Amino acid sequence: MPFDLFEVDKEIPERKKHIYIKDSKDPKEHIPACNTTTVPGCMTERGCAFAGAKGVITGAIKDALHVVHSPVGCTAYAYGTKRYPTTPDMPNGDKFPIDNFNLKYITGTDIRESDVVFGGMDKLKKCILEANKEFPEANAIYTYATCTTGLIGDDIDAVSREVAEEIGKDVIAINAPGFAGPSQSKGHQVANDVLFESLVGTKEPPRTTEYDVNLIGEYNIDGDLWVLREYFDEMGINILSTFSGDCCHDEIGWMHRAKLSLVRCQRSSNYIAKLLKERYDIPYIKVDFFGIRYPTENLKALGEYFGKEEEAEKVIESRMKWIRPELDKLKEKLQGKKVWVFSGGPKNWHLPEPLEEELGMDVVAVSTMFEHEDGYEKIKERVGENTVIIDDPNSLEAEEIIEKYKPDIVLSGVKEKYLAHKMGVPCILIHSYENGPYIGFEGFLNLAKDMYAAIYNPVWKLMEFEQEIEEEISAENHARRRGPS
Ligand code: CFM
Repeated sequence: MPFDLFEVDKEIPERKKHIYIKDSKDPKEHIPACNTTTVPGCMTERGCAFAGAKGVITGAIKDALHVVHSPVGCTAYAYGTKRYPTTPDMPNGDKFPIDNFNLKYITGTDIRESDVVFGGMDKLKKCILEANKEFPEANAIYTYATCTTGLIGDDIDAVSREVAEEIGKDVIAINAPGFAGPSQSKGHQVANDVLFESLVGTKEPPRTTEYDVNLIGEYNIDGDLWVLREYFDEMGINILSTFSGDCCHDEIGWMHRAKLSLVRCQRSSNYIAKLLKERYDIPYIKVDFFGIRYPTENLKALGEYFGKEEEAEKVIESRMKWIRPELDKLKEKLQGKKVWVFSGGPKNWHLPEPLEEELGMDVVAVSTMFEHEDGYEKIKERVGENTVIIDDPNSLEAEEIIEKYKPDIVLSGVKEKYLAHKMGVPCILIHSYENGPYIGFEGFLNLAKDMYAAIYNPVWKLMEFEQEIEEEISAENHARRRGPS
C-alpha cells in the first residue's frame, strides 16, 4: 500500500496511515486517514474548535463584539490573529465608526480558579454588559464557550438570551469549546449552524436585485473579497451577503433573500450553503477562484447562470491581457522549482495545478491540518504521481519533509515559516499572505511575485556562508572533545 512511515515516527506507527504517496495505480479509495483526533505524541500544527469558530468565521464580521468566556489565554490568542480587513461601509449607506473594529478588539471574562469552582455565569453576564457599555457602536455581541467554561458547564446560551433582552441587541452564543472536535474544522461547523439557526431569516436587506448572490466561505484574507467583488460588480452581479469577510452582522440575517449561493471555501462553510438549500431552496454552486484556469472557468459558469456570458468574458480578457505576459516572465524564473504546500485544507487543492500549469513548478509535498475525505479526494486528483500527501503533520515530520523532498520553497503558515527559514528554505505565508490578495488573476500574479522574491532573495546565499562557519565550529568542537592528540 502506498503509505509511508517517516523516520521520526518510528515510535508512533499510527502515523503511517496519514501519510500517503500518490500512486496512480492505486484504487480510488486510498487517501490518508483524516479528520480524526491527533495521534498522541505528535506536536500537531492544528488549532482548536474555538479557533475555528472565532478565528475563521465570526472574527471577520465588521460590527460584532466578541466576549470570550475563558481564562485569559484563550481570549488573548483570539485577538488580532487573522488578516481579514474590513471597510467601514454598511449596506444601508452608513459608516461603522471604528475602522477595522474586528481586528482591534477582543473582550473576555478572565476566568479564575474560584469561577471554576463556583461557576462563571454571573461573571459572563457582567462582562457582556460592560463590553456593551464600552463599545455601544457594536451591532451584536458574540459569546464563546472555551475548554474551561465548557467543562464546568456554564450555560452561555441562557446568559446570552437574558442579556439580549436586556440590551436589545443580538447576543449569539457559540458553543465550540476546544475539545468539541479534533481540529478547528469542528468550530467552523458549529459557527455555521449557530449563525444559520439564530440569524438567517431574521432580517431584510435594504434592497434586492435579480442578480443577488451569497458569497459563502470568503473571509477577505488580505483583500481577497475585494478582488472578487470587482469582478462581480463589473458583471452586474450583486453580493447580497458575504459569509463572512467584510460583512456586517445583519447580512447573515438576510442570506435567505439571495438567488444563488457561491461556496468559495468548501471546508469551512458547506454547512450553511446546504442549510440554505434545504430550508429556503437557494441553490448553491462550488467555486474556485485561485490560479488562472479556475477563475476563468468559474466566472464563465457564473456568467452562464445569470445570462451574463459577455460580461464574464470582458472581466477575464481585461485582466489576462496584462497578466499573462507578467506571469510568463515569472515562469522563466520559477520553472522547475519544487514546492511543499501546507495549509488548513482547501488551499492544498486550489494551488497545486495552477503552480504546475501556469508556472511550471513541481509540487512535491502537500499537507493539511484538518482536511476531510472529500478534500483529500480533490487533492489526490490534482497532484502528480509520487507527491506525498500528509494529514496533520507533526513538527518533526515537517522537518523530515524538507530534508527528504527538498522543496525550493514552502507555502505555509507562520508556525512553519521559521522552521523552514532555519533550514535554509524560503517560505511564504499562504494562510494570511505576504503581499496579497492571492485570489483571482491579479492575486495569482501577486503569489508568483512573492515566490520569486522569496526564492531569489540574496539572503539565501549567506546561508551557505553560515553553513561553512558551522562546519568549522563543529570540527573545532569535535577536536576539543577528543582532547589533545
Ligand atoms: Fe477555508 Fe480559509 Fe482554508 Fe479555513 Fe484556515 Fe485560512 Fe486555511 Mo489558514 S477558511 S479552510 S480554517 S480557506 S485560516 S482563510 S488559510 S487554514 S486552507
